[in-house]
Amino acid sequence: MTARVQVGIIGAGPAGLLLGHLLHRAGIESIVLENRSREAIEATIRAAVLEQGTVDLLVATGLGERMLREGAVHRGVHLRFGGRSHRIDLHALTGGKAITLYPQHEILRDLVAARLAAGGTIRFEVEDVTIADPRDPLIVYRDGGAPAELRCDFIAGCDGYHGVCRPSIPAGVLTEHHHEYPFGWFGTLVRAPRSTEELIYAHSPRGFALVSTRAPDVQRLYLQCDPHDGADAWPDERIWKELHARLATDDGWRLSEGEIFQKGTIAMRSFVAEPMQHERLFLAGDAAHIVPPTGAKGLNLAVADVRLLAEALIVFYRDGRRDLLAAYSTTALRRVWRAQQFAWWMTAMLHRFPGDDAFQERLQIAQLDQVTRSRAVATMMAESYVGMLDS
Ligand code: FAS
Ligand code: PHB
Repeated sequence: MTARVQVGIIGAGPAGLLLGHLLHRAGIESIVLENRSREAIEATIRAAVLEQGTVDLLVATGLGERMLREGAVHRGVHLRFGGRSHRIDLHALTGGKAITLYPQHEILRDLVAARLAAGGTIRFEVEDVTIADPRDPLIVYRDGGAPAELRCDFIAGCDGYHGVCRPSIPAGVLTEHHHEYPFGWFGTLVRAPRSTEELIYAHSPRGFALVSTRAPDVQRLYLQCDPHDGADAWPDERIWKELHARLATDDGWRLSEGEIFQKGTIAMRSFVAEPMQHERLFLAGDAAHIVPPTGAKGLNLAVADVRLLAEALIVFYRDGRRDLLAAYSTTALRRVWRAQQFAWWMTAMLHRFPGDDAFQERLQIAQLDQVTRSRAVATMMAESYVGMLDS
């Protein structure tokens, strides 16, 4: 069975679902092909920090109601080192911008509901998705066990780092930049009250730690760990011992403990594939780039990519213009490299690298000292953190 649609979207993550939504609002038809179930999508524990631009886009396109009600606006963030906390006033340093904490899987729930309510097509649990032809786009796959084909004018490759879209591009077309970090993050979800109203990024001789949140009674806590660590390497007692040690301050602040109900290791890598287009296949989000989570940019870059791609497709169908499609990769990559640099800078400043000596540690402390004393450097950090990456 061969279906026909203007845009075939592979992957129902934030990139794919938001692209479908933006195109629908402009009267452009798309079909999303996803190899996991709706339940699995809506239960994926990942990001939660939304840049101002991401929040504004979700609100402007009718997806903001629950986010504004249940999300938490943070006007500042804390850098903790040498046993002391230093607040970076994002709001004051960026002319009134902030971040919003709202879990990625809740955004996916809102997006799936909006697509289906608008009569959109999302084929969940498809199999063997293959791009048969990127020039005269044809996607072949199995749906409910039966062979299926999708003819389209364009393919949006939104299937993440481990998807099929990027690898479908012939060898020699892409330049891939890889950078692996010699550590990972051990992430936990904890049923406990908030210990802080804003995020805490902590540098300590024992390694990095991050205090984040998901809800008033659910906290998200991270520890720098060995990249090969499994959950068995981190029994609860060790998690709490390390968190308290790395977050210790001299002002009596204490992290609230609770039941740890989810834990796992997140790889830390930087990756960029250039260009983000091959023939009529356009890559967006993690399919084209990965950033270490220290800069909280992954989800926001995926949103920025599809905002650009949607605009380019809209002027193509409305005005027959091809210029924005032709410029998509160059424009998107400018922001991607800015975000890469920021995430790398945050990671290098806040983590202990194997073999680090006291000299490197002093340099990190000096860098942190500069961020928290120099208005210019604090402004650079705040602007990048809230998403002002095009200035
Ligand atoms: P996604 O990976 O989210 O979505 C791709 C979709 O394509 C998935 O639903 C997948 O099932 C589907 N797919 C894959 N192959 C397919 C195929 N062959 N056929 C059909 N469908 C296919 N960012 C932060 O800022 N903070 C965090 O704490 C954070 N934590 C993260 C934790 C993990 C484990 C990971 C992997 C990423 C994390 N990120 C975090 C980054 C994350 O938010 C990503 O940047 C974001 O999910 C990217 O969205 P998409 O590009 O849509 O890709
Ligand atoms: C998160 O809440 O999951 C989170 C917050 C900030 C980061 C990364 C992850 O930099």
